[in-house]
Amino acid sequence: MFDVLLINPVLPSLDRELSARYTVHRWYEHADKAAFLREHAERIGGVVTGGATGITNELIDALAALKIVAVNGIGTDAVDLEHARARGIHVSTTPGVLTDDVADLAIGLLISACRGLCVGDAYVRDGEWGKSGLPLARKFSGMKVGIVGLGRVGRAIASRAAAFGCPVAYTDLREMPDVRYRFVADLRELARDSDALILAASADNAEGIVDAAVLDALGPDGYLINVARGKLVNEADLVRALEEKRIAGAGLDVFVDEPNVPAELFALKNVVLQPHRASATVQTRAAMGDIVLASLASSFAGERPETSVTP
Ligand code: 8YV
Repeated sequence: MFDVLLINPVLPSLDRELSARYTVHRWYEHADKAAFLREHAERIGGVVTGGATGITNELIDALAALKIVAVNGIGTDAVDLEHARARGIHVSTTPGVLTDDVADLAIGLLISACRGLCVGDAYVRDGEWGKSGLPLARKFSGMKVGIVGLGRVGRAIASRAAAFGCPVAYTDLREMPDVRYRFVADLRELARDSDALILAASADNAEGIVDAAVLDALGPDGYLINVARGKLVNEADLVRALEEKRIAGAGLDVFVDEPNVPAELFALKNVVLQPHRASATVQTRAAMGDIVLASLASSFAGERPETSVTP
């Protein structure tokens, strides 16, 4: 039987279930990684990692018995899929089960940013109610919403936005014939046509696509929401655009260098921040854990995991 290496901590129930089935090692607990590898590398057949964390090629190469990298998420931008394939290693993800949560948070962040929920909350807690005024917020229902990436999550965001009476347009690598939303090939044009731009795209080969030009196209009344990957955005451009009020506000669940968030954002009232929590509900993390367990089991049994993305 193979050992399993956890790159990040996982839900306690998943950790317990993994530990009941396998010898589990926790990468994040070992200060001396080289010594750990010398002692345990050859028995490790499975790695469990987060979507944003992934795994380095160096670590893949240090694990000679590795059969599977089970990503506890849907993003594979932090795993070199070609390198894994060349080694005959499966990379699996947890598609489908986190779609609702991520879409819910995208809409939550947008409502929160344009209705000023955090500002209103602080106003009440700080005892300002009755003493000072609070500016009116921006109406959410009916906003023109532009979605970047119309995969499972993008589509779930679109149907939610449509239910709020928001005209929805999207951009992607190509037009999707099975949806009724308006396709706009050019991201800058989509930003210009939108009151809110919501990022739901995979970050593979899409680093920095939201830059100063896109933010300026979104304009001083526009909001940016990101529930995908921080690196889709040129973060320095975003900070500057927010500081200079060249866009109206933002709702951000993801950042370029997590858990480090640009300190300039902390002072900005027009930004709502979350610590990469879009899929972090008890229900969804449990469902993701079940898929991770199934992927490891299939792979150790010599079968292709159902959610393998390895070509
Ligand atoms: C997860 C993610 O929270 O799916 C992804 O790619 O980034 C997140 O939904 C993350 O993978 C936690 O493990």
